[in-house]
Amino acid sequence: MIIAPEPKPDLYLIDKLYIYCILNRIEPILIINKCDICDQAFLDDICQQYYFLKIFVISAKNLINISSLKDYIKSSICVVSGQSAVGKSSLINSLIPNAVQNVQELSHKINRGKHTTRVNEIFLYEDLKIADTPGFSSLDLNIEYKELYKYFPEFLDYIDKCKYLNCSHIKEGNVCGVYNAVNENKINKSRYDRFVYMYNKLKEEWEKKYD
Ligand SMILES: Nc1nc2c(ncn2[C@@H]2O[C@H](COP(=O)(O)OP(=O)(O)OP(=O)(O)O)[C@@H](O)[C@H]2O)c(=O)[nH]1
Ligand SMILES: [Mg+2]
Ligand SMILES: [Zn+2]
Repeated sequence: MIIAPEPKPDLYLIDKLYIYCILNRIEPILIINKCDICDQAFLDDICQQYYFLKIFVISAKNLINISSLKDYIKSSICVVSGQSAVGKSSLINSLIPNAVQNVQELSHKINRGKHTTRVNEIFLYEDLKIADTPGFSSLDLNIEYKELYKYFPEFLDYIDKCKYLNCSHIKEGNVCGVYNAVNENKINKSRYDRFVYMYNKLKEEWEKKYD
């Protein structure tokens, strides 16, 4: 999963991609690209929100930290995913000589309103197997809303403090361990807000299907 300071990260997409990985037994790793234009506050915030993930801070364009990433992913089959223009193709180019994936300026993309990469393509080089994908912005998850909290690993330390066994961690207020942990800054508030948003979305879909 790749993000960058530009385009503005869609962390809701990252949250969903993370769940998608867990559901499909894929090891998720987070790559923060364009570290040449990242400020420390941005990095600190992302690292705090995703402390439970393996994170690489790189620059595909300036070849910063590419070799440590390469070491980590060698011998596995990898797929890069993320919004358009975060630098997925640039990353492939930095890892694999002769890959020559098309890369395009963000401003051009906006003007044209389409993705530069149009196909999924896998590159094999030495012990690397890595697939480029077109950037995307939507992803549907097939999970029950009541199970959603299980995919927020930072909640798991607090759910035994919930008063009710069937706590939704949404509206129980101060008898919910998760809610209290958010108020005590032990759980990141942005992550919690996206949990609530995702929960309501899933619940709405579930009700449409089964009610
Ligand atoms: N400053 C900076 N810019 C970068 C870096 N990596 C990539 N870029 C720029 O980001 C823009 C988009 O890069 P791409 O590699 O085409 O992005 P993509 O994720 O493949 O985009 P799609 O194919 O549309 O999904 C290009 O202008 C790149 O030059 C980096 O490390 N630093
Ligand atoms: Mg691309
Ligand atoms: Zn709760």
